[in-house]
Amino acid sequence: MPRIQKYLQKHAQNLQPAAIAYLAALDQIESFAPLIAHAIEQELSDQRSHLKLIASENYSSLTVQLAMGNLLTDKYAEGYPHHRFYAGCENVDLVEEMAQEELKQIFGAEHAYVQPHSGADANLVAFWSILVQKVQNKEIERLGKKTLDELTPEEYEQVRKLMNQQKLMGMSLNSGGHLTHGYRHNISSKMMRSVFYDVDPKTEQLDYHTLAKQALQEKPDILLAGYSAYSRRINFAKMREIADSVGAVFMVDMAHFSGLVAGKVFQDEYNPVPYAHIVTSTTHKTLRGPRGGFVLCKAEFADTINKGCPLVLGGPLPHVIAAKAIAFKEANSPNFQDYAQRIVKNANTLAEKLKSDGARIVSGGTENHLMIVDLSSFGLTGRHAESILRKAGLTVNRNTIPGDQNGPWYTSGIRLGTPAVTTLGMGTDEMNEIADIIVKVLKNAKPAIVEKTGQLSKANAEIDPKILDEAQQRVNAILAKFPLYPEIEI
Ligand code: DSN
Repeated sequence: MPRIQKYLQKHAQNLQPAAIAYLAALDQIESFAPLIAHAIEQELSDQRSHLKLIASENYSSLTVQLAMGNLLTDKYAEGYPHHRFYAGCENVDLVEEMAQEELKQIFGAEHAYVQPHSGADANLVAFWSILVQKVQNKEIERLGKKTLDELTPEEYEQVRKLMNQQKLMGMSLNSGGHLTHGYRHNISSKMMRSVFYDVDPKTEQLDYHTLAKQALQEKPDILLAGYSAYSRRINFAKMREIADSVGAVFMVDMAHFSGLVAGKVFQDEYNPVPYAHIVTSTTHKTLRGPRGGFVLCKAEFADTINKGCPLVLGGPLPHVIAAKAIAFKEANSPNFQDYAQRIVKNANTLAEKLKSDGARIVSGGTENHLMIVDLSSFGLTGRHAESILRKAGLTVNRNTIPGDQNGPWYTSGIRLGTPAVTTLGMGTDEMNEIADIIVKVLKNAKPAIVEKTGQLSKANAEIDPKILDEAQQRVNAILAKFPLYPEIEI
């Protein structure tokens, strides 16, 4: 029997619109592509049966999810509101303007651009806008021309080379920086020269004095702050001073912590928006929206950022922008501030309990939504821990630690985050229980022996099935109290 029919029969007295829409959509998809319907259903079941501790993931609301599944996907709307390259964009204008206004209100930003499809795209829009405004446009002026199109091929080649010579300074991957902040295997290191700052080897935290000295030596054109695996707050007032001291544009990638800024946990010097020329973010991490990105900037960059398409992007995704507008409205509510505070409280509780149970947390703790656990004392790599914890019912990801000897594939750490479990409503008791389960599993896991070589495997670990079983039962007991999307019965 179709899912929707079963649901309507059972709940005739109390129909939930989101459940109806979801189940009807699954039935419709199944009639054409059963594999896809099955994969969506299985994903729901997977997310319901594992504790989601991936620091960059969350659970968006069903309203956000449903706003993405409609005919807005069929509309091209290159350009920006009221300045489009296609006819018939009035409805997309309404949607995009609402998303921009909600976003500006959340962050008190001078300008918001909501088209980037991801955080990586948002960073590319920001990088190239800075290069266009600070290098290309100045060079056009110096050459006595008015527009890019007036340059001769030789002049244009000169501008192109100049842009390639600019210098980006961001946090290194091992210290917790992101791939798009100048990593060699990412385009960010190919479009500019990139140099990195590290955390202090002793404190494993940023040392602004050292950073200021390095900036003076390197004289970057862009100073970039932000991270995907750093568990401390950043003082953006100090970072802006450093950027100003070398004439750099100050850019912040707040993809991981934008929800904490929106929820007013990060205020004053810990809020990047008043200090940075340009701020980028994803929409789906602590901010709990659909998958996507955005850029905020000072008014002086607005015109250039608005031309993210065609500079970097193709046509916008109006259906995703609709879902962003919903998520931004959600983040503008007072409930969201309570949510953001609980994320950080939960992370702190989890980290402190892990520590008291014998795990080492990089930098000694956390001030945000995430923490990196150093696995050295357990004799495990990140891959061992990631896979054995997954078997126990906890989804985490392996992560490098500062000075990691195991490289980015195996790693020596795992990253844990609390945005998703906090969305489910978990609190202190659950964090203590989760820490206990994690340490018990890690203490009892041993690297497996590779049959062919007799060597210890760097990827697979073994554990007494009784301990694993006990961990699974404890995880299931927690999950049973905090159901995901309870209105959807599958
Ligand atoms: N993949 C995201 C994260 O896990 O932090 C960043 O790109």
